[in-house]
Amino acid sequence: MTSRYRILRCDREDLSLIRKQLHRRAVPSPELSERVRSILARVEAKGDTALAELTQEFDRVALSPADFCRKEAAEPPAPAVRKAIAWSLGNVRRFARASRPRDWRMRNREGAWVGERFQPLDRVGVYVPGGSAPLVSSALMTVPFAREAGVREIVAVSPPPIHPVLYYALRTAGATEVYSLGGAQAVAALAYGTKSIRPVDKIFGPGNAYVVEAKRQLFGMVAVDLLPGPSEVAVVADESARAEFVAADLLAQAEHGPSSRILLLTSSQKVLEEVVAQIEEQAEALPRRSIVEAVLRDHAVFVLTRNLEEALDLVGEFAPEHLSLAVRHPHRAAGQVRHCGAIYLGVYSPVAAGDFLAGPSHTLPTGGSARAFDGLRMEQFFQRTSLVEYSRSALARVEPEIARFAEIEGLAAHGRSAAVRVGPRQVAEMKR
Ligand code: HSO
Ligand code: ZN
Repeated sequence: MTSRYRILRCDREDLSLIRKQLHRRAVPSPELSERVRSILARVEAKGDTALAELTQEFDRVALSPADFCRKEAAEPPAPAVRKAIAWSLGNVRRFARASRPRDWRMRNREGAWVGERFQPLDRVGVYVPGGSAPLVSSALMTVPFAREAGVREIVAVSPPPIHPVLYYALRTAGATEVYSLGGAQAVAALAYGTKSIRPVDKIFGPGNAYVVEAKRQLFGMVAVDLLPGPSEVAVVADESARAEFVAADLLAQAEHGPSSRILLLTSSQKVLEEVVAQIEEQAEALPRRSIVEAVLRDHAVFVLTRNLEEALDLVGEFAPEHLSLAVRHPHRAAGQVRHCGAIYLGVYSPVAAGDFLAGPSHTLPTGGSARAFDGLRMEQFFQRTSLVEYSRSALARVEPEIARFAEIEGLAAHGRSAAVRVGPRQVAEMKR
């Protein structure tokens, strides 16, 4: 089969070379890092004045600091739009509640109680990307988690002008403050605080390369959720796959932007050919055809594997943001896959359902970071505290071991703090 696409064949090519080609790592360019550094420094030094200047510079919108904060009631959109938002919100809220971390405790070896307690964060910032077509679902895939976690102050920022439907979604989802601010400057404002916006404890949400780099640079000063990059999807298909559906899923993530990545792994030459044909056919009719074509040219990989196991093994190494399993036994296949952000099982699970409304957050690790990072989840809106509670008898049981560690580490006061409670003198007193 000749094709203008990048097709790798596991039966002909060196597998280690194929693995190498699938490997990718998101490294910010030094120029971008520098630009972001200077934006952060400007906001830190000049606060609201810098925010107004940068908003003019990047968003071409003249806003005075008094206009950053949007206080008016949200105009309700058309009933069908409201219904879609409410549907998504209902699913996400339920998922958030079900995945809420629970306090727990157990007895350790010497009978002391040990456990964990989760407290909602006090004040969080949520970045929502802007643009002509606002990613309304981005608001719905972050804010409700904060709300259900019990976070009291949920500060949303999005570049001006904030689309009315997005503003409605933010308010309905539970944002308590909304600011018309975007880019690295918005992230800086959330981290440092300015006169018009108080700093937050943690920053959530996806954004463009500037936003993500800003979060990276500010990590430590504030907490951040993760650093999501351009969307990507991998599909593993066996001979039972419907090429039309597979192609549709690949194109859906491709339309996000020219840096999106798509990957198909299949052991069936026939499916591969059919999917490629379907992609060509379906891409024709897409409004974002030029974006899709850029992705097909630069970031699309098709891998013909020798069997399904090989496909599942390779895809775990690629660690995609989304994995669609278009195979006869998706559950069995899912059990064989190592790392990825989200798995879509079976024929009737388009990735778009998860993008818009299924329940789990669509903010997911990209660029191979799914090997070690998680997507946005409920636990990230909590601060976890460990708990330790000894009784006198439990402490007495391990006092000699504590004394031993104190001796090894040369920290006599540590040892004394246990001995003073149950050490020989105390024990003698107890006996009296
Ligand atoms: N696929 C994106 C999320 C999204 N899709 C928002 C549509 N709207 C995450 O990779
Ligand atoms: Zn999407």
